[in-house]
Amino acid sequence: MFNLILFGPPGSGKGTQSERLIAKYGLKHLSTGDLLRSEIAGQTPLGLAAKSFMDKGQLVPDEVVIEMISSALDNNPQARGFLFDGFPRTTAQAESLDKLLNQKNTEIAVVLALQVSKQELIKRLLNRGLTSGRTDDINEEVIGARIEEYERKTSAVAEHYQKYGKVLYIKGEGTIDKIFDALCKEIDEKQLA
Ligand code: B4P
Repeated sequence: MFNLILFGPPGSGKGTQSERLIAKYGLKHLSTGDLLRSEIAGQTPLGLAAKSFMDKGQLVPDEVVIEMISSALDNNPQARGFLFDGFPRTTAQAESLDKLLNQKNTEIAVVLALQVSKQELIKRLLNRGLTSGRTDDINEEVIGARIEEYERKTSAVAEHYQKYGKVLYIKGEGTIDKIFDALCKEIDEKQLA
């Protein structure tokens, strides 16, 4: 199995690049943001609880997302690998993911971390808010809160995987094609190694 984490702040291009990467490498895409939005759309109790956090730009509690990922892993026994997008977002989530993968005799091969300036992140998210209908993309205060949550809680995830030498940094500004090529180059090198 080949499992990778696409890592970066909100608006760094994780969702955008994930779509292309799963098509090229045949990985199963697990986006906690998408999973949560589909719970909200289905008006499930989990979705209703998550919405109150997401609308404020806060992270959803760890137990909720860890349980969601655990079921997604169990529901995809045939996957040749997973692309984790927007997960893990806290050190506790990273530790749980490591345990879950370990139980399946596999592990994270690489963490690809997209680097984008704060100014560019805000510009992209406000721009997406014009058409996405996402309540968390419309308000600059909420976008600011998401970036703050990233700096306070999520950036530590890179440090967690850095201990195992698994993090590679990629410039996340430029054309989508160029960034995609840079990501593919790193994946191809890892797969050959
Ligand atoms: P996510 O759905 O993960 O949303 P995101 O971080 O905003 O999106 P992403 O980074 O994928 O967007 P992209 O750059 O592709 O999370 C939403 C919320 O869910 C969180 O705030 C949190 O509340 C909750 N949540 C999710 N996972 C959680 C977890 N594990 N634990 C707790 N809570 C969790 O796209 C941004 C825009 O940039 C797009 O419009 C795109 O077209 C554009 N873009 C992309 N690349 C570009 C480029 N190179 N140049 C110009 N524009 C570009």
